[in-house]
Amino acid sequence: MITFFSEQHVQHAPQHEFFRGERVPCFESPARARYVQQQLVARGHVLREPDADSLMVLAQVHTARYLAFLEGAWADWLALEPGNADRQPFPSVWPVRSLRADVEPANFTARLGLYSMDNGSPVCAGTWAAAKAGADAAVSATRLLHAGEHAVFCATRPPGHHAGADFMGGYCFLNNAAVAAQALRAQGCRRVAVLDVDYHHGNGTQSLFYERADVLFVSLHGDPRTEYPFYLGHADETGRGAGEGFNLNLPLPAGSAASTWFEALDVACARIAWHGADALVVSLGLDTFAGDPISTFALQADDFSRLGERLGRLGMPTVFVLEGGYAAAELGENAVNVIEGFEQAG
Ligand code: SP5
Ligand code: ZN
Repeated sequence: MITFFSEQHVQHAPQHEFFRGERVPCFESPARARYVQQQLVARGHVLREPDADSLMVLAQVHTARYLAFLEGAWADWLALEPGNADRQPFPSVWPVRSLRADVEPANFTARLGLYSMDNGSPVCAGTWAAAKAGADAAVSATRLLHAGEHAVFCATRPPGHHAGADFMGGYCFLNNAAVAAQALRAQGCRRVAVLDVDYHHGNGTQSLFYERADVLFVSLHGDPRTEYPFYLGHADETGRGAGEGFNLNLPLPAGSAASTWFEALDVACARIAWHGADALVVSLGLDTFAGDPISTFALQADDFSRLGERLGRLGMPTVFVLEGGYAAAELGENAVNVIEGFEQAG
């Protein structure tokens, strides 16, 4: 399968995140991209550099002021103090509920909080270029679909599905799946479906399309009552206005068996087939793997081949974008199992 990959993806290399008050190494590490790259090459897949500029599509997905903040964030951080080059910015204040989010403060940390849903999405020198290359890959993939390619894989990091119109979160900065869906619509697809199989609910993608009937969002994920992102992803979120009925959440209890997960996948696939979409975008999180260090589902390596086969049987032009998956050494095998399972079904 044609795959987009950029060296930029390795340059997003924040130092740490926080767990129970302690600094721990980032789960979302540069090594993830290398393992996926190595496995793709080893198994004979073609890697290409993204060749499209996503700026126009990004402006339809994210707000102008969020994009401006993200692009300039590292330079703004350095401008505060040259010594900041070796430090990681960290938000300390957030505009919850009764506070104002419409006025952008001048203070850097206040802006960081304004544009963050959590304190676990560290920005570093390479963040913008890595995220932008991911969005460029998403648009490049849709161009290949438009030219007749059946399926394309974006082997990108950082992930994207937690990022909303004006916020980062959950290791995500630019919403690559939403960028792909939006680009497909612009290229003439009348209906698009986004299937999110990451362990965590794709709150960013859901929120971006929640009031739209043209982009169906379907997600299976750990129940947000106990699992990140906690504040979205419940079964009663079915869409709003014109989008009513075009959002399907299938939350599963933490610790669910693979058989339970595949039953939910069948429900998701049935809904997608019924939508009659012209194209499918898959938010391919692999943190459903039994060996994942931050998640509780139980899929094994060969289950990822089954996942690919099930998606291949939908028979739809498909863009895969890499999301989570933190058992880095197994990430490449699991990802390539999905895309080869997909190819075998087609
Ligand atoms: C794209 C994606 O998968 N984002 C996930 C973001 C999760 N952020 C919260 C991580 C909490 C880590 N908890 C560690 C539990 C170890 N037992
Ligand atoms: Zn995840």
